Order: sequence, then C-alpha cells, then structure tokens
Amino acid sequence: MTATGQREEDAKFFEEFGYIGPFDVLTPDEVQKIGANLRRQVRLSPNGIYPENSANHDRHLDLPLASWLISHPTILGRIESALGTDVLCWRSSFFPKMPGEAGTEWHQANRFYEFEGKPHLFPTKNENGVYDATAWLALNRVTKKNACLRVIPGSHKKQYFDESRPVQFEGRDASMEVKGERLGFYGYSYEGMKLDPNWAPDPRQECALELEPGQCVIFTSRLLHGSYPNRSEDVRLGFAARYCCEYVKVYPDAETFTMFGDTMPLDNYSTVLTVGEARHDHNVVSKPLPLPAAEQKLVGMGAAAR
Ligand SMILES: O=C(O)CCC(=O)C(=O)O
Ligand SMILES: [Fe+2]
Repeated sequence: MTATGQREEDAKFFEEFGYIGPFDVLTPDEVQKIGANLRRQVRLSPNGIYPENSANHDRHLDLPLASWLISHPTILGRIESALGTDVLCWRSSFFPKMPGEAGTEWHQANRFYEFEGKPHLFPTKNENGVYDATAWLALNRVTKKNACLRVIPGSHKKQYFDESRPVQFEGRDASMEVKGERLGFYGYSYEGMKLDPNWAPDPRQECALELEPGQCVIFTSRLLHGSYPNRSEDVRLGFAARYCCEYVKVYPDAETFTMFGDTMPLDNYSTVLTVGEARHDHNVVSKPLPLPAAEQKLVGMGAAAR
C-alpha cells in the first residue's frame, strides 16, 4: 500500500474504531537492546525531572533513548494519521505489570482530570472531537495471559464516565474483584465515576491487543480500554507515549500535578513538538533530545540515517 493509502486507511479506522494497529516499530534486536538500556538507565536515575516519580513519568524529558522512542518516525507517521499535522508529546510512562498483578480497570479519559477535579488537557477548539492519542509499545511479548491491553472498538463515541469527579487515592496496589478478575487503577477507581452505576462493558465486544516485542498500538483515551490481570510468571513491560493536538493546552494554570501518590512540580516540564509546528504560545514546547553517538549504535542504523 502507498504511504498516502495507509494514512487514509488509518485515519478512517481511527475515526470509526478509536485505535490503530498493532503495527511493527522496533526489530526484535532493537527492542531487546533498547528495553535493557532503558531499564538500566531508569534504575540508575529513578526520578528524571521530578523529585519523586514512582511511576517513571516523562523519562523522554531526560533520557535521550526515551526521547528517541517518542519521536520514532513509524509511530509519528501513524500518530499524524490519527491527530493531524501539528502534534505534541505531552507525557510518557512505563507500564510494567508484575506476575499476579491486577489488570487495569476499564476506563476512559478525555481531558485527563486524573482524579484531581481539574483537566490536564484543555482543547482550545474541537471540544467534542478526538485530540489525544496514546502509542503503547510492547517491550516484551504481551498476551492475554500476561496482561495485554483490551479495548471496546468504537466505544470512544460515547462517554461512560464523569471523569471530572475527584477520586481518593487508596494506595498503589488497591484492587477489586470484578466478575472473577482482579482489576484496579493504580490506587484509584473508576467505579464511582460511572454515569450509570449499573452499566458494565459487554465482554463479548472486547478486543484483546496482543503484541509481539517491538509492536505498538495507538488509541484515543476516549476509547474504553484496560488490561487483563497478569496470570503469568512473567512481568509485562509496556511504554506509553501520549500525544495531543497542538491546539490543546497542557496542564493549564497548574504548577504541579499529583498522580499515583506523587506530587510532581511542573518547573522543568515541557511538551515536545513531535509533528509539524507550534502555532500557539499556550504551552512550553521543546524539541526531542539528540541521541548520543554511543546510543545510536543501539538503534539499528543510527539516528543520523533516519
Ligand atoms: O497498561 C495498562 O494496563 C493500561 C494502560 C492505559 O490505560 C493507558 O496507557 O492509557
Ligand atoms: Fe488509560
């Protein structure tokens, strides 16, 4: 298929179903080396730009290899199909799930209130449209048994939650039994935010997104999504990069945000321009970090060849 044909097909599928993929991003050799290096770097400097950062948010702002990942051309080509020509990366997170750990509860996010009662994304236009997308990259093989993502295709067209309701943090490992599965949301719960307390997703509509190492899926957080519990002996390793259209204000009027029990000051924070141009001046915007020569060797032909 031509690049333009792929773009059009992606854009149509994303609009109708709320996700794109799975598709290949890294070769098995690249994903193995990059995953091992990132884990080592995160172990050596655990916090990045924040004083406390137990969830390892935004390591693309201090680790060149993570910055290289969020600006990978294969990911960005498909992000552009989903979100259009001017796009920022506004967050990245590592999503490990340990053997025996609860799955991620079904949820949706639109303005990313994230339990604080205040939006972390604020669109200056297209309020009811889709202006966010997450690229979720598998750093190892991810299956139904070891907690792959699941989505309900097409569910992004309807909101099932009132995400603006503040929710109490109950401790990182809080979870509950739902129809025989242990599910949680990293210490928060979406249960109390349901618009209809009796509603539950129909399991017949769910679609498991199993990924080979180095494969990726893109989805809007408006889509009903979550993951299975990890019923295997292996850790599940995911890296999620979050993007939004440039016309969105990121963390408007905020000096900190609080997540998973940590409060993170935004003094050293910036969005990263990944596609197109920054046409407004409502966000602090930086460029991806250059990849040092030693790390270029890890990524196949090297950054210069891309
Ligand atoms: O990795 C997971 O289990 C959940 C990920 C998720 O909800 C997200 O990336 O938005
Ligand atoms: Fe999510």
